[in-house]
Amino acid sequence: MAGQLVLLRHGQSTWNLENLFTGWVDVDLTEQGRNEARAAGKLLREEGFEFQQVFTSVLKRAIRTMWIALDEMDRMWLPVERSWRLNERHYGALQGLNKSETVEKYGADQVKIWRRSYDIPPPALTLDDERHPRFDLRYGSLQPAELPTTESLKTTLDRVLPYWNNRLAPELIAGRNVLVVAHGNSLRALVKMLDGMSDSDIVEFNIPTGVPIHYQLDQALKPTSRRFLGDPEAIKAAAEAVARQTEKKSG
Ligand code: DG2
Repeated sequence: MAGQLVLLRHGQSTWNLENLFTGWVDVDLTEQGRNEARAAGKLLREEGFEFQQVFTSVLKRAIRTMWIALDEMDRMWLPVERSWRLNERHYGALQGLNKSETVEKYGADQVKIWRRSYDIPPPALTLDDERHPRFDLRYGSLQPAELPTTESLKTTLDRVLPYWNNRLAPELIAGRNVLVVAHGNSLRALVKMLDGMSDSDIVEFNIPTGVPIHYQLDQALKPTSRRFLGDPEAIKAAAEAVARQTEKKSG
């Protein structure tokens, strides 16, 4: 049988709290985000999960969530691999802008297209923009063509998929249990691929912070079940709150 797969979006970040488009900007967790990471680790421990391999991005909100969750599980010794391929989708020139102010400026329909359409990316960063990943040391070993200046969910999946095929799938096929701690959209890309979700169904699929998603997979890595761990009502409310982040500010 294939190994168990658990996907975990990092806990609330400071920019999630401020409702700013984040993408590849390396912001940390809030106190609530740390608590969410602890709660996720506690759930995984209480449910008896034992992982053999952990994967995460090169962004600290995911790395710290992983640290806290593994600490809570008393499994800090587990092997961990970090990859830029699990980074959040690059949000282009929207990075740093407030989500509801962007709606006020461009309208809800346009922002929903940028945020949730499958293949339409937000406006790109220019080459000289200081937010361009070429100025960031951690991407120094990447080819210029690999460095995104914006990404749609589709192009995010294009760079997540080789990592899935080369690093995650072999672990799972060998029967090892895998924990992936990543981001709202890099995980939505994986969910779309795993569940064979249509381009339109993925638009309405939102992942709350700090909630583990457990997949059981057959030997061909087709899901036989998917469930969110924790209180279903609270999880539904949290996913709806993610969708509402682009509502206009009241008052
Ligand atoms: C959020 C997702 O990424 O935002 O980049 O703003 O998961 O790293 O907090 P995360 C961002 P939405 O696509 O849900 O607006």
